[in-house]
Amino acid sequence: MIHLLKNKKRYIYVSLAIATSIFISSCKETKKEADNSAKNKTTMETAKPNIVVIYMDDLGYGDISANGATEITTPNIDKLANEGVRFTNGYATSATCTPSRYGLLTGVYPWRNKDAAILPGTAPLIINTEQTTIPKMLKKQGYATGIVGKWHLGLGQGNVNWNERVSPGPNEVGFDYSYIMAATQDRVPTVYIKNGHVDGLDPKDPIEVDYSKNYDNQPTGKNNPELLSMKWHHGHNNSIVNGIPRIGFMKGGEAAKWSDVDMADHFLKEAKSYVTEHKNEPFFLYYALQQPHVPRTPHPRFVGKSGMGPRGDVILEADWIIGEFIKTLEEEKLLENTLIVFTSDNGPVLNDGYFDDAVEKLGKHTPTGGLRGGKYSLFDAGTRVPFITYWKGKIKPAVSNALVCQVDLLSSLAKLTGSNTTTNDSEQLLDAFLGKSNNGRKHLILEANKKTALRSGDWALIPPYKGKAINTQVNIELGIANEYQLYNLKEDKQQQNNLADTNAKKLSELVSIYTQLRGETTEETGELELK
Ligand code: NG6
Ligand code: CA
Repeated sequence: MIHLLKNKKRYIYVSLAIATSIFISSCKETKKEADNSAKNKTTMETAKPNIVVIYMDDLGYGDISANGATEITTPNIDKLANEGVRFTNGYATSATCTPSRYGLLTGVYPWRNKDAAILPGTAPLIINTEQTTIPKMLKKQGYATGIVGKWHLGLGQGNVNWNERVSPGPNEVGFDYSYIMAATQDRVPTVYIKNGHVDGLDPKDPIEVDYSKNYDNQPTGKNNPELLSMKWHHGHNNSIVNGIPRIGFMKGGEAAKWSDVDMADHFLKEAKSYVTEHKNEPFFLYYALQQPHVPRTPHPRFVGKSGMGPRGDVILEADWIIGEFIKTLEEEKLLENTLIVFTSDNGPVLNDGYFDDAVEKLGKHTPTGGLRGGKYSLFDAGTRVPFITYWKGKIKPAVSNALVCQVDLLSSLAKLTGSNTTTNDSEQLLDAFLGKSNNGRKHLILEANKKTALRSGDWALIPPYKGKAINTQVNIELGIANEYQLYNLKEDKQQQNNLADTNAKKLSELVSIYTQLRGETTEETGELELK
């Protein structure tokens, strides 16, 4: 088996080399012709459209009106959905952030990498710098590559000195340009990092960050409730920044600290400048918004606008931001030459550690869109997320039931741009993403807190696991039970009827597929070693 894998690898390298040379020469050819005719110019552009991935944080399947929300209106996201392909079976690889982002960028299932779990702000980079990534692949195809927004895949190699250039990070795994927050909005360091440098840092006021102990005399959420503008419910009681208690301790770096209410506008400005600066070359922009993750801090323009408290308000804010971003693409006349993918890293959660009225003011809104579970869950609401592809004039409006996953973007975007790059886990589903086919993948392994489940056709299989069935802090069913769970999602979208006892044939079929796919894994290579 190992032999076969090596041969396969070699085969991929060789075919990649051949394909690249064919592609380069065909590009040269195309260029000559392009000089002569405007029609051929379009062909060239089509081969290298700009690619923008708009990635939300904790946005649920039912949080957008295009997916049926009635209590909240998201017109700008809906425009992408209604004029593009709206997927009803689009998945993140995982029910939390770090693993999903790992799967998206590397095309490798995150459960193959033991470090792909929710990371503290001080965690080292978990993508191997030798590994394939979407931006690396696109760079080889001649793209400028940028990230703006949330990273949460680790930085440096341990014991980071935040006062020097922090590396390796996004720039070492394929991004020419990076403007990021290191981890999450609720974690220190609460500063922006531009190409590895803390933005706006005053060298006379160095930053120190620690997740195990506080610095002398620094106030904390736990000890200084009088300093808080937002109260913590669980966790989130360490250093206080802008009146908000965070996870982890931080000292110094005053001038560099972000303003929470301005974060959305700040990232928008960065994303717009990226587009404007790169409008004359093919570019890939990974725009990772922070909403509606906690702490939910809408700009005053949006406060109270949803009637649902800060969670609803930041969804409206994000929708407005996306509208503004698309306006820039339009003004720069790039919309017809840009593929936009809109999706979210995991499902929704209401109380994720702060008292912010998300539960109290929810009203009739259903962030899960009627799916079971939520963020952290092996049930479908953990990983089935809003998923939209939009390309003005190229993609015809459609609703697609194809089973697609963010891990498939690597191979599919490779195909789109003339690269042969692929991994064992990333399926090439370009036609599905472009709305030309309803055929997605047959099977998909889903992950939540290192536990995995199978989606196969219309069926979901969750193997038995030890552990709590409900995370009572966030009030979400985790999908954990000490027996097999088998659901027919076509008839039972809400995963209420466990058919494991009554459909032994289906159960054994899926157990066998699951065992084969899950196999034994070689870390980070994406290779499966089946027994
Ligand atoms: C959890 C945090 C939660 C959120 C999550 C990461 C506590 C008690 N809870 O550990 O608030 O930060 O991690 O979310 O600290 S994610 O979307 O980035 O995966
Ligand atoms: Ca998330």
